Amino acid sequence: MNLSQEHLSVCTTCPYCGVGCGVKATPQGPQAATVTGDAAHPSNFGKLCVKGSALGETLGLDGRLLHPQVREDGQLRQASWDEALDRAATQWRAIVDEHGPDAVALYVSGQLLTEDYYVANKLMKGYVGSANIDTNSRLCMSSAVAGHKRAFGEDLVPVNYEDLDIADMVVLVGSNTAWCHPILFQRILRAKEARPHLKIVVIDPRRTATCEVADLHLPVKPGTDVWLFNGLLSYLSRSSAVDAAFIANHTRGLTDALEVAEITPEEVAQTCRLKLDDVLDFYEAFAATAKVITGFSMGVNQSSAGTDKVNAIINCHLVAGRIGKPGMGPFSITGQPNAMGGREVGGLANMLAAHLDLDQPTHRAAVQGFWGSPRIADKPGLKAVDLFQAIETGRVKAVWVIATNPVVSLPEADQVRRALAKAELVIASDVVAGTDTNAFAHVLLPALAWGEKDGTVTNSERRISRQRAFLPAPGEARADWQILSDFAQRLGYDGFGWSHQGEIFAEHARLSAWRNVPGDLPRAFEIGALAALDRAGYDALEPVQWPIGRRVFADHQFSFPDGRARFVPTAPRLPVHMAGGDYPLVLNTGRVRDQWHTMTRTGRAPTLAGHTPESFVDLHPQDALLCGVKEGELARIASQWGSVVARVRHGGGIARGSVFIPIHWNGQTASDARVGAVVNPVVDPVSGEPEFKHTPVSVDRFPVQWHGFVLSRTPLGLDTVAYWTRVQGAGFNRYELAGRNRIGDFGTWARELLAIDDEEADWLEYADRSNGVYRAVHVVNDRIEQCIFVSPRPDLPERAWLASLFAHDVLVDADRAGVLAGRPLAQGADTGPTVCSCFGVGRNTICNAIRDQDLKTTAEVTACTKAGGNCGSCVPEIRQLLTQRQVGQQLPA
Ligand SMILES: Nc1nc2c(c(=O)[nH]1)N[C@H]1C(S)=C(S)[C@@H](COP(=O)(O)OP(=O)(O)OC[C@H]3O[C@@H](n4cnc5c(=O)[nH]c(N)nc54)[C@H](O)[C@@H]3O)O[C@H]1N2
Ligand SMILES: Nc1nc2c(c(=O)[nH]1)N[C@H]1C(S)=C(S)[C@@H](COP(=O)(O)OP(=O)(O)OC[C@H]3O[C@@H](n4cnc5c(=O)[nH]c(N)nc54)[C@H](O)[C@@H]3O)O[C@H]1N2
Ligand code: SF4
Ligand SMILES: [Mo]
Repeated sequence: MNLSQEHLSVCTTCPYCGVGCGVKATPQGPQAATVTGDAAHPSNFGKLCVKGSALGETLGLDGRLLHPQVREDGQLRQASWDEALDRAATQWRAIVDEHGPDAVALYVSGQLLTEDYYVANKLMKGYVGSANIDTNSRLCMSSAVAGHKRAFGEDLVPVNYEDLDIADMVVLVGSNTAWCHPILFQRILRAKEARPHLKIVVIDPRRTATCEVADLHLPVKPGTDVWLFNGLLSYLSRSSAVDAAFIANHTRGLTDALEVAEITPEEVAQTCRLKLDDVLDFYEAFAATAKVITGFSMGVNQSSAGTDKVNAIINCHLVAGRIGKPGMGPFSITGQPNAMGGREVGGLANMLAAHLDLDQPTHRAAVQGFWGSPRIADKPGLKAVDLFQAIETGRVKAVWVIATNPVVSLPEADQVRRALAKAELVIASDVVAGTDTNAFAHVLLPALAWGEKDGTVTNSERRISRQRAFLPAPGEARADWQILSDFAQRLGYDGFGWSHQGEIFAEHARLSAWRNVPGDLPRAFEIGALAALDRAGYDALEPVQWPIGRRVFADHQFSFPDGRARFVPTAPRLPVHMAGGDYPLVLNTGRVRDQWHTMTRTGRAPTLAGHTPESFVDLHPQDALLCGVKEGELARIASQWGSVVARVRHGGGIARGSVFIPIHWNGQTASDARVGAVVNPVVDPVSGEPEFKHTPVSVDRFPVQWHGFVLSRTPLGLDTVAYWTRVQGAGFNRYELAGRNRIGDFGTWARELLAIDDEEADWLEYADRSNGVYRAVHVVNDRIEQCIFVSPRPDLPERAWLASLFAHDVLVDADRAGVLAGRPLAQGADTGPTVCSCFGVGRNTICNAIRDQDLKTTAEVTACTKAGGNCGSCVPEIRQLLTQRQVGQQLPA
């Protein structure tokens, strides 16, 4: 990249969620950029949520994987690309020669670009000759995919974002949209402001931030959604909402579906543990509203009845003919930035490219013919959970993991460690060096990251957007498609000779049009028009939605040969493992607002660290009492598969019987918080998607002698500490600590932990030995370097004010006076825990403003404090504080 280009901004797409927001990035030197929303992008019209806004902070080479590495004598060492790829290819070939193509596997990701994904799929299915390629989308979208295929004959999402602008009812099922798809959520909020009659219904066992704006929250008993939607189907079938003409002309199977859906609202209320009035309110409103969108995500998909949940929802839209028309339809909200692109290229183990089917001989022949490949996989490969089991049993001997972190994100995650430890060959491609999965690699390959890589992604509404590079490739990192193609060529395969990702896109587009005509192999996924793009056209490609120029199912033609949609009978069943006995509570897992997955990228952004600085287990106060755990203390959460330690929290949103733990923390960010280790490995029988939201667990005290925290400009070695978690602050690392050891001499112990060997160090200290309280601050050249606070109880001062001291080069006297107290001497200077990450506004600031100025609306809070004025992600939490005031509750101090 030359200098004159350096300050031009580049339009690209956010690498996080499936909303697929357009981003304008302006490079500031080779490893930095400022980021704003792209006003011209139809997914977000210039808005970004807090994660998107903080993208600039995630750039930089700290922790990046910059060179290939190979394992030798147990240790990874730097190697050339030739050495690393030769070693990978030689071992891979030897395994295939001896054990056949099903002894090797790829495990890839919805965070790959479409071009990367296409190459991975072509390599495995067309050249290696095995369908052992699965993806983390198995953990995410596969139930939706399976549900769509059963109902429509093809994996199609029949809703566009603009439908949300005109819908009269939006039902959000198992979706914490406010936190996980914030820009879509704000679009719903704007629709509600414009048309207040828009009814928002949230179906989620937890009271989430999304519920703050709902007209109706149905806190279903975990795992019972099929009963609820069967009840709705049954209700609708007797109501005037039935669209008899649509059912007669465009569907099949209603009678069979109704037979198993027969259930009264009273029985629904009882089974789903809901109020009858609420169930009826939902059913009546649904029946009475033509323009209804049912958005759903992981509370639906990640279940041992996930595919049935999806079909139970779709059944309700079919019976009322509410599909294929503006403002209505079942809406699977995709998680990852390119979940949809992965489906287009057929990246799952039971799919073929371009919406063709692996189990159809004519489809297989068509794809093989198009590729001109030596072979084509002729049976489904192993799905993610089965794949890692087959690795442990030795059936699969080599696995290449690309852009995903299975040691953290798969269920029964300790099994994944065992599997990888046993595999003959583990190749891992990643952008960062240290991950829980990379630790098992024999060959570790550096990939280009967001901002460096270049290609396309497809969002939840089937809109293809360009991700463009705006930074130079660092070190020896290469694009994932290049690494894969280079590897394929080493195996002697032709068909991988592209010189630019645009050529791969063109091939993918051509395949989508291949024999795609009525009477041959028709599919709705067709982007053949884009195959003609030359390099300049590809580079300039504007966001484009498929099917190009028409609405999915507008003609009521579904993708089965008879053109009819299918009602799928969904006989309700409970999760396989129910709470009881030694494991009396149900573990639910999911996301927090400001982190992305295993934190390899969001974990680098100080702006994102303040909102949830530590993992936690949220449970009901009465359950806590029964388990003998207290808010603020630590608990061990165990299942029959594994355990984690987390801080006890009463967030107020959890019904009795359930606990919630976030998915993000892992071996790099905490001593023992990898929740995947606890999660049961049961999967949905149709989709193979794991039951991430329902594992029976026990919760017990994790007794410690002391609690503490450290803020330190330099990283600590923590081998001797029983409990630790770490996040990145602005100019410091923040550690939460707890120990089981009795500390003898605090001063000596603290200096050792903080690695201070200078006897003359400027060291402010407070010790109350008889009470076990200790505080110390290390100052170097008048600048705060580290501080440590220890107490036998978790009653330590707020971190926010102490953290703010690290922003200054001099610890001024006024602050020095308060530093051992952990709070400013001046009143009101402690802002409290972060609510608004964009402007760094704390809870105390907001509560004080609400109290002192008698604020009533979120807009007033924004006007006074700025909180909520940028991305809006914290508006639901501000609303909650306002509600607490209105109902006369004491606001947090
Ligand atoms: N901040 C942030 N945003 C993200 C991500 C992230 O890591 N961080 N990841 C992205 C990805 S890949 C995904 S897949 C999406 C996920 O987006 P969501 O699906 O919205 O997020 P989750 O928190 O996994 O789970 C959604 C909700 O399902 C509820 N639930 C649990 N059990 C049940 C049940 O039996 N029935 C019902 N109806 N609900 C239930 C949970 O309480 C939870 O609130 O988010 C995307 N966006
Ligand atoms: N308990 C529980 N577990 C879950 C879930 C849950 O709700 N509960 N949700 C599941 C879902 S929906 C999902 S999507 C998964 C997500 O789980 P993962 O996919 O395991 O999570 P990530 O942290 O996104 O992993 C992406 C990895 O790829 C690297 N990477 C980023 N960009 C690139 C790139 O361009 N190229 C390469 N080669 N590497 C790159 C990152 O550094 C990181 O190591 O978690 C699943 N696991
Ligand atoms: S909603 Fe946020 S995380 Fe999702 S694509 Fe938009 S900016 Fe990125
Ligand atoms: Mo996901």
